[in-house]
Amino acid sequence: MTVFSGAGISAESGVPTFRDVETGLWAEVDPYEISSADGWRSHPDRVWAWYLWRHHMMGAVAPNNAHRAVAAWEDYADVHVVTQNVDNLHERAGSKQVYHVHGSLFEFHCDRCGAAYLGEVPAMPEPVESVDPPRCVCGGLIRPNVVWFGEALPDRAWQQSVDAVINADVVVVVGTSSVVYPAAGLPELAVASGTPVIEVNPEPTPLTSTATVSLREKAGAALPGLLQRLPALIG
Ligand code: BV8
Ligand code: ZN
Repeated sequence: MTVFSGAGISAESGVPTFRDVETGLWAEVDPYEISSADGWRSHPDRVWAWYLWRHHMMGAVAPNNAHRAVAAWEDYADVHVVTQNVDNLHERAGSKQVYHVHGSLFEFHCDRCGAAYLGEVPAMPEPVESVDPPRCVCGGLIRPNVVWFGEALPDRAWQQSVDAVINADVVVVVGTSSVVYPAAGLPELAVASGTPVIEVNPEPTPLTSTATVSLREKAGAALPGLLQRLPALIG
């Protein structure tokens, strides 16, 4: 089984989805701008503040029933999780094979020499709009290992994800608006190769019309019982 997840799978953990209007400080921030390579180049302090806040916010949330269901499926099948999320909730729920096609909030590197940053992550007692990022020994700025708009996806995670989709007997697409490419092309690969694709999303998406079945349900409600429903859903 291959699961392709987006921000919606973490929504019931209290993590605002990418397109939710951010509450408070970042309500008027354009998520596309502050998650872009251009945004980082023009105001690294504001981009750093946003990621530092999201990094620390993850300590206050926990996996929900959807993440736990995906981890439990490993007792019955070989499960590969391809996630667009930069949070670590799949891993914290116990999933063993997780590929982060858009990177992670929990690893950092220098934007000049590329060296991994293993120093301490600055504290953030309360959200502030601007924080100067730490500096590498080479003088470069430290950034999170996330993939920004305009940046290439990590080769290894991408290759693992393509293999996981091509070799899957069933692909479960959960909690994604299916608009960000090239990641959104992965479920299309499954559809094109005739693999059953089950979409779980309270809203329709561009994938809905080609998915084998699209459940208008929340992840936390649909995933715990989904295995038992598979034969009826995909015949
Ligand atoms: C690249 C990491 C080239 C950071 C992210 C014009 C047309 C087509 C494409 C483009 C274009 N212009 C530019 C592009 C390319 C661009 C792109 O696709 N733009 C889109 C917006 C049009 N893509 C890129 O730039 C990519 N790179 O193309 O590089 C290149 C190649 C070689 C060399 C150099 C360059 C990079 C894209 C990655 C960007 N980084 N995230 C961070 O997270 O801060 S993407 C960001 O959006 C999120 O991380 C997430 O991955 C992605 C999609 O969001 P979702 O996860 O789907 O979340 P969203 O909020 O959208 O939707 C939530 C869904 O959940 C909803 O459908 C909702 O109904 C549902 N939901 C809500 N509650 C629940 C639920 N579902 C279930 N249960 C619930 N309870
Ligand atoms: Zn450096």
